[in-house]
Amino acid sequence: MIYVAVDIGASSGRLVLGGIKDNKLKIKEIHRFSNGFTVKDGTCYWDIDYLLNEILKGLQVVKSLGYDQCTVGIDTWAVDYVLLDQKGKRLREVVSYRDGRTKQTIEKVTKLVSKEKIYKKTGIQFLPFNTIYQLYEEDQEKLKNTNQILMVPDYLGYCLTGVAVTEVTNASTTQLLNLNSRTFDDELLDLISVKREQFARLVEPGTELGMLKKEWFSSFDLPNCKVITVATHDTASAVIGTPGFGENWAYLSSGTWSLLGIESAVPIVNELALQHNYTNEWGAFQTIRFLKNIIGMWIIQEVRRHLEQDYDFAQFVEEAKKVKGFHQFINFNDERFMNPANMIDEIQTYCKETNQKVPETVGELANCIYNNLAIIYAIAIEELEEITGKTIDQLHIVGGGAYNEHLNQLTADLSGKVVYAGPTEATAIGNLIMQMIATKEVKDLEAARQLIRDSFEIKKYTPNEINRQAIIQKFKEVVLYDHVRST
Ligand code: LRH
Repeated sequence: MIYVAVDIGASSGRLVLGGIKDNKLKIKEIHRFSNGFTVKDGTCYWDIDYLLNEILKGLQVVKSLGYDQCTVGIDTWAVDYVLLDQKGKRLREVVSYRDGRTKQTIEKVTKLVSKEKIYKKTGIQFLPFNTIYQLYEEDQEKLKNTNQILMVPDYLGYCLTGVAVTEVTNASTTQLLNLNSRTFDDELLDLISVKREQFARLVEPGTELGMLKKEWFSSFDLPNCKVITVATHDTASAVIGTPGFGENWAYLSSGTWSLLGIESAVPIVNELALQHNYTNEWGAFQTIRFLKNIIGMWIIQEVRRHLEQDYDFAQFVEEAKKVKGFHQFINFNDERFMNPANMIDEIQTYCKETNQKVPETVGELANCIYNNLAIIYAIAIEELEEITGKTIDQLHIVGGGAYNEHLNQLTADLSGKVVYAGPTEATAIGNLIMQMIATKEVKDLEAARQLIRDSFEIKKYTPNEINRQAIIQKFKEVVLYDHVRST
């Protein structure tokens, strides 16, 4: 059997073919495309028709490679949604979570229902773009006329098959699911004037969705595809695809976002978890992704976009390495770095405001970004250990960010933990694995992770002796200083 993963992140998408041969998982990227939001009349939108078209182009490649039968799974970034009318037509274009419309919404909503109560119900971290806040700011007329609200990957699956579902790993990022009842929370739905029936039925990853309606796409030469609802939240797929072993491992899914956390059998909802803004997103097989969102490669992607000369990511690393030492301490998780007009200006202004050396060259900027990301990762691991009372032995870095050997080593040095890097395609692999478990070609998650260990190169980084506590302390002083100044 041949499997196809459609994996679309905020900055790029790909179709990856997978199959098992000689007890090894073999994968091959067969189609890649860029993604990103564009600004129209002051609002940030995704181009969903373009994404659908790229999926079809990729499936056509599958056929051209000689495969007439396959299964397909789709995962994308979380929280964003599509509003559909009675006829299944979109009522508006899909707004990106980077849009500024929800900047103040957490404050508004938590005046109506307290933060503590929302957290107790959902266990979800407070991020301004959670679906609950986006829907709160939604055009009320359009919302009233909405027959169905579909999350982005569910919508893409619906376009291919005509079948609408709400897959739970992604649905949990709405901050509307109740951890106890394991369904939508009525009080939270009321708060945003949404009815339960406006969401399609909830399904677990591994559910068969339906056959691709080839006849709807007659301009493409497509194979016969059975669409399987995988863990449609990309981060959930990435965690499936992380080859952690034993009890004490953490993951860092490193892409546009850095998602750092652990896989837990039970939700962890307490005061400390709320204080550090840790989330309990739902994973496959009823696991919980207890993690924190860290700003990630977005910073470097945005710096790159604003440079006059085109640098690739390997060049950024080379330039960063030439600049030794820690010269700036920046909390990149601050709101101001979510979507500034110009990331370079924003970093430089922050440094001026906090009386720090202003990074000017590409190397200085890259050094400052990688150093601070590594510090923020190290602090997140400390927090994880504090909240869970567990010691983390190993950090598995997966996703495109795992190519960055410099940052991998810095992360090992600053956290004092052994770092394992790879696979870089963990998300697509997790997507494929879920399909393979659904078709019973792979037994379970444990067997899947063994298969991944046997199939991909995983690089080990041992921490160097550096004065990590002093660096982290300095960061905390500067960041706290800045926080005090701005409040
Ligand atoms: C990563 C991701 C992350 C979400 C964000 C919106 O791609 O899905 O898990 O918080 O995008």
